[in-house]
Amino acid sequence: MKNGWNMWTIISFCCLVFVGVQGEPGPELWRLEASTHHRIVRDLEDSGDVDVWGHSQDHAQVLVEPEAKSRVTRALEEAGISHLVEVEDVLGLVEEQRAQRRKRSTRSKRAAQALDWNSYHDMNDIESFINWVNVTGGDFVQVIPAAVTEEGRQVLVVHVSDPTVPEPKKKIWIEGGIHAREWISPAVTTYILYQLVTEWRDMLQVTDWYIVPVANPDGYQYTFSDNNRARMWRKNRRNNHARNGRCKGVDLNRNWNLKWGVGASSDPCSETYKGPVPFSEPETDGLQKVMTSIGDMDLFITFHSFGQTILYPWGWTNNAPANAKQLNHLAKKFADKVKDTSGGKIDYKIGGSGPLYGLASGATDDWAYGRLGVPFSYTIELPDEGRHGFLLPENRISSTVIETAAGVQCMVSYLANFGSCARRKTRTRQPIVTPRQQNYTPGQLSFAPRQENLNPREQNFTPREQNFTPREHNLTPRQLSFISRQNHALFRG
Ligand code: 0X9
Ligand code: ZN
Repeated sequence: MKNGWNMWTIISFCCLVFVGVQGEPGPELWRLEASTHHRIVRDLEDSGDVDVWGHSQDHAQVLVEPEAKSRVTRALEEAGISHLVEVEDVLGLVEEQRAQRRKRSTRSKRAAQALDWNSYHDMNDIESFINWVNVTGGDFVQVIPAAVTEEGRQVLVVHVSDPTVPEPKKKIWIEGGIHAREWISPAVTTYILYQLVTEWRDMLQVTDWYIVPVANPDGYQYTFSDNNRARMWRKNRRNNHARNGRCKGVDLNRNWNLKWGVGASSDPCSETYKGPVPFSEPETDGLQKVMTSIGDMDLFITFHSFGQTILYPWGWTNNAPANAKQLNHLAKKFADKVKDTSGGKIDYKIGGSGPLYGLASGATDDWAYGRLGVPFSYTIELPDEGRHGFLLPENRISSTVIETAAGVQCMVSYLANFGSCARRKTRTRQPIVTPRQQNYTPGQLSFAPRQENLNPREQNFTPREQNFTPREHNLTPRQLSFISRQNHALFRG
């Protein structure tokens, strides 16, 4: 986040024109001259007075609501910590991006595509895409419904595997969208899924993949609502019954059962509320059950933003895990490949979660590592380093997903001993996927209800056979390539 200050300054000047868009004073983004590890920052976060956005060794970026300004100022003064206002009108910035999206969506209605990697997509588009993956993937794809959320959405795990290839294969779990506002994360998971069912099929000779495109669908969809404040939402949308229903949601990345409670809040109004008990939430409970049923996985990656940092356990302590050296080594494969693919522009930091981001327990990476025994477990904090933060502009999506996918492919190739990742072809352009051309009606997605303690492999679980999607809608390879060619021109790199 070294260069963040200058850019945020420019942005904050630009934003002055938006002051007052909401007709009320909105939150400000402050830069504190203290790391997020500092007790005062943790206390302010716990009390709900600040929402921590950016982590760094020497400063923290925090969102401060107007009513908390004087309290936070006082606390910082008492602790002798200086601060600067980086963005005066965060809601103005959100509104600016929303207006751009509105303009673009009117312009590109002709294409009617459900998914591309030039724009951010809501749950309808993503569900439509998963449906497309399911029907086009044939026997290679199984969709496992892991949970039903408070608002009735399904948390879906997409299992991509070549059923004709016998074990042993490396098992990889990729999860995204657990934090609602981190929009670049589902863009990456959907892109990896797309690569798997199109370009990466040869990797299925040695690997089995489980992809969770959006672990927190209610929260994610909420960030697309008209209220600009909603764009900053992090948790799920469960009713906490706290403060007359004013405070909703649990931080799904504080709700997993490993050292639950350390570095997490007990206040239902806090952005890092850990929930009443571990796995209190349908999303976390459903996912842990599917993960447990799969068992021996080799690689776990959860995508977050922002910070351009690849983190490995532990998050609940500053102690290094037993295989820290190997974890670091594989992380470097990812970082080097991303750097290479981006022409040297994207330079990831690597390290333990606790030391780099401050202690926080109940997260998926620690649980996968410590409870499930996945030897390689990572949280990847996607770009950028804080210039745009959660509001990464849409023109950064395509490069980010392509570079990240190349990094993941490299890690997996290395882990599965599947040739050197340097030799593998990295495509720089991808066509748009157009699931809606298959007459799919968004919002009608419904996967078969999941069965308790189901082991997808052993128990032959095939949601498609349970009347999910009629197989006759499968596209032939010729149709697929036609769609690809047709849409190639629409891909703005
Ligand atoms: O705090 C988090 O949940 C993650 N950072 S974020 O800014 N995306 O919210 C980092 C989680 C790192 N892992 C652990 N603390 N175990
Ligand atoms: Zn996150």
